[in-house]
Amino acid sequence: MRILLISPNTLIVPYPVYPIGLDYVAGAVSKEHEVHIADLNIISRDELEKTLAEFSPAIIGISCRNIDNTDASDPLYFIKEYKKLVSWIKSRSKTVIVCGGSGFTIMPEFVLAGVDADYGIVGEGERFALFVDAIKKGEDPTEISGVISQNSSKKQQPGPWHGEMVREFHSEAIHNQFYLETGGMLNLQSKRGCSFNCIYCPYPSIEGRKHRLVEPEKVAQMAVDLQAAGARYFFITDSAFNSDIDHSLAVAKAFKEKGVSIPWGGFFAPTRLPADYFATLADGGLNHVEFGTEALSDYMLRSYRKPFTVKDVFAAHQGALDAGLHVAHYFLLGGPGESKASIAETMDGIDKLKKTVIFCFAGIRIYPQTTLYHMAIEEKKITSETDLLQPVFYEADSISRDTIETLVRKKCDKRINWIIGSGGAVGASTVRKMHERGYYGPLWEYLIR
Ligand code: B12
Ligand code: SF4
Repeated sequence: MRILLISPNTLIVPYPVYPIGLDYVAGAVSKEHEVHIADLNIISRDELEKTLAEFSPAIIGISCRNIDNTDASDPLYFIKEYKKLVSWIKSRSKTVIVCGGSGFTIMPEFVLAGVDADYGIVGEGERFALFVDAIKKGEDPTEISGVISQNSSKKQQPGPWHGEMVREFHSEAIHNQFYLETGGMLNLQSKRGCSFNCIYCPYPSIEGRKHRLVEPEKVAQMAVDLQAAGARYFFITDSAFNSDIDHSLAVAKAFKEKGVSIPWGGFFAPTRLPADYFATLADGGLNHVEFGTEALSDYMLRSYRKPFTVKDVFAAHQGALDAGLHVAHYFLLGGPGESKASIAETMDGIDKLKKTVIFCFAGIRIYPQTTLYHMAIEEKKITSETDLLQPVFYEADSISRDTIETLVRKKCDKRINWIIGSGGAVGASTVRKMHERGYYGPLWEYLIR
């Protein structure tokens, strides 16, 4: 059968991201089928129309990575775009349309209805192979765990995938060039799952709580392949790279042994870490550390059930600086128990974090399947009927989101190393211009103060 996989993600904030999810979906499909990836960052509607006519796929898979930009101060919403794409395809072809992806998995039934596809595959894309077999045999694919249709009434959480995870990366794929020219960045996964329990976070519902580790040598081989394909930087897409300390150290050592020479970055939790942790990672090429810090008030960190304290944050920050790394911290303000006092504590703490960039979000998006969702229902802030596809943000009892944003903007003043929200169109245009001039990587290091 011929299978067309579409990445409709044309968002360029903070920069365009390579559609790695589709490499895994393609890697799961048996070699008897022909798979083609259409990345709408490089393919026009006319070209897509030509592909539909000439390739004539039996199945079209659409990757729904982003529902919205989770930015209360400058909201963007993508489901309508995906729906337009689906109805555009339906007006030209009778092909089976199935969607999947991280955004889809957060709210499968709502996204499926929102985009009006025929089927959706919840969770990891490796189940797409079973879906393809069912369609080929004329069987009902909703019998497969994790597959839903608009008519099926079952709610499906299939659990983590324990089979093989094969990434089909082709150095000659035409969409690579776009990412190589807009930041030189390709991406890489070293494991799936996050074992922490932060109350607002949907990542464990996307990837599971139990880590599934990729052998360090295999991760390093993929890094070598990305480098050979022209990558000048890679981002590790793991929910938190250091949630398995030993594995992250082994991966960095494997990079060094295999001769990976391009810089890389990833998300980290500022937990208590071994003394030489960042030095070992830096030796393996780590260049940028993005800490999911969220607050510098122990009260708020406990409220979020973060696996660290304020003291740990400062120790991790110093450890990364001592290893010569670029450091950024993300803050997420306005959760349960937030008050003027806790905001002031966090703002004062930020003042003490030297040589860093601050990404500050006021307002926490409520996602189903999270503790925050159940709290918001119990506190009667939402009901089980609330449409969460349209971004809904948690409102703390004693401080509004507007007040938080005003306080943050006042504190930020014109400080260049503070970015409030996603950085918006201005940030994206600066990044684009720098990429055009040949700068590569995430670029926030130029804002460090
Ligand atoms: C790493 C990451 C980033 C990095 C990416 C760096 C890079 N160079 O790649 C950075 C920090 C830049 C980033 C930015 C943003 N991100 Co982000 N990011 C992630 C993260 C942690 C991992 C994504 C990833 O690559 N995973 C690895 C790949 C292999 O997994 P995958 O894409 O999910 O694909 C698997 C399955 O989903 C499935 N699948 C995928 N496609 C398809 C298609 C079909 C047909 C099928 C069947 C299956 C399938 O199969 C794959 C293998 O199992 C996720 C959270 C998470 N844990 O998933 C958030 C996440 C995707 N990001 C999110 C958001 C919102 C954003 C931003 C909009 C934030 C902002 N305001 O700037 C931007 C958008 C950037 C862009 N241009 O699109 C949201 C999306 C949900 C939502 N609310 O819309 C997520 C889910 C986090 C969250 N808040 O919950 N992000
Ligand atoms: S450490 Fe990060 S990815 Fe893991 S649950 Fe907490 S916020 Fe989510």
